[in-house]
Amino acid sequence: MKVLILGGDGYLGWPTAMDFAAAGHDVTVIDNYLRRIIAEETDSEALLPTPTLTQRAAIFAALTGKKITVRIGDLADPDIMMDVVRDTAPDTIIHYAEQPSAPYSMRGFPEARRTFKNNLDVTFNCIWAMLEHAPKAHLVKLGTMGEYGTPNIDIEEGWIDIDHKGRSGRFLFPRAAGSLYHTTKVLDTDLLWFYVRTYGLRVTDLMQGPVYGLSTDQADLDPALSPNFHYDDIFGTVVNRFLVQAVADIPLTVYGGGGQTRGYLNLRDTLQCVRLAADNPADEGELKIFNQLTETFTVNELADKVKKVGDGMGLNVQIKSIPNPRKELEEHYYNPVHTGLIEMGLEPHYMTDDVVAAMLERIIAAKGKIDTNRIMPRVSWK
Ligand code: USQ
Repeated sequence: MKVLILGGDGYLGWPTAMDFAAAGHDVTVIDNYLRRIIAEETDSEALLPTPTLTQRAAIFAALTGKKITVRIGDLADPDIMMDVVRDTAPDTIIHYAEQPSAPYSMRGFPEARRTFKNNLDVTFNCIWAMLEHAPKAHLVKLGTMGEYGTPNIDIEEGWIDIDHKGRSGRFLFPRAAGSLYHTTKVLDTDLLWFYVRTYGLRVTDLMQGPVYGLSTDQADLDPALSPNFHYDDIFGTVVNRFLVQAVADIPLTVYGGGGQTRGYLNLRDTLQCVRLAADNPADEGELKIFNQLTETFTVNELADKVKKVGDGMGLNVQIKSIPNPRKELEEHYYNPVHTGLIEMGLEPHYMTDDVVAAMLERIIAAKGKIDTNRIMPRVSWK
């Protein structure tokens, strides 16, 4: 398969590139380093320095004999998107090329505008590049569980059948996101659905929950191949943050009441899900949607889990609720359906004590690099 990965420098993009290349696919990645730029601007660099894409691709090739072709370019520029899609003639496009931080998107006008323009322009350009140069390609797009928000009913996998005044129809499941970043993904889904039903594009939209972890088969070959692991308030997801806080002797930062429930998954399972989606493409004119998570936890449950395992390793982990900087429900119903990917063959790596302990071990080895100024939330949208 010829695979084009948009946003190949990211926490998920780079491990995905290695995973597909290791499986023998012909992989091209493209990225403009936007996340690195924002990380520098906001003093939110990753825990371990990450070599450039070109350097990482060279290290990967030396270790595995597998090639990953690298391009640097801004996909919000239509010419760059058109060129890369035309030149690579992909069977599958995997689209991660979005500003992924909810707090960043809520920081102020420049950050909101940058998020809005980047995310919508890249998706729009990708759609048009497919229409013009690769109409039969299958797009695997990373959406987010945050598109749905926290409704008081079960969250279906993308679609809902509604009976209304004696008639019935099938609709996109209602969306009510809690940040501008998450809202850009709602808009992406609507845009994709329009072009799918109008021009017959083939798209799979993966509604993914917060991801944790830093280990994959290929990332473990060499520290330089690790995904960029963030623990700051801008790019760090909650589990990764709690692990670093536990190691740095900082009380785990539970926002507010801690009853916020989300659907989590291990980085290894993101790779499995994306591979399954690519191997089972949508038909022409079909928008497939899957809820990409393996288990749900409240923030309090996550903190307790990290504390239990950390204490067992002699860390003396404290937990402290701090005022919630986000506008979100702290107690709510949460029951997302997530059987689609399991039925396709996903074998989850659950967040066992051993998995938490292994992640803590890796972070303990990098303890000296933790910058404690990056822990407390610096953006509030209340
Ligand atoms: N939280 C805390 N303490 C912290 C950090 C977060 O209690 O120190 C809470 C948040 O308030 C929230 C939950 O943990 O209720 C999850 O927060 P998060 O920062 O891990 O996740 P989020 O901002 O929603 O975004 C992350 C990724 C995003 C992805 C999303 C999936 O950054 O790209 O789309 O997870 S989901 O959350 O399902 O929408």
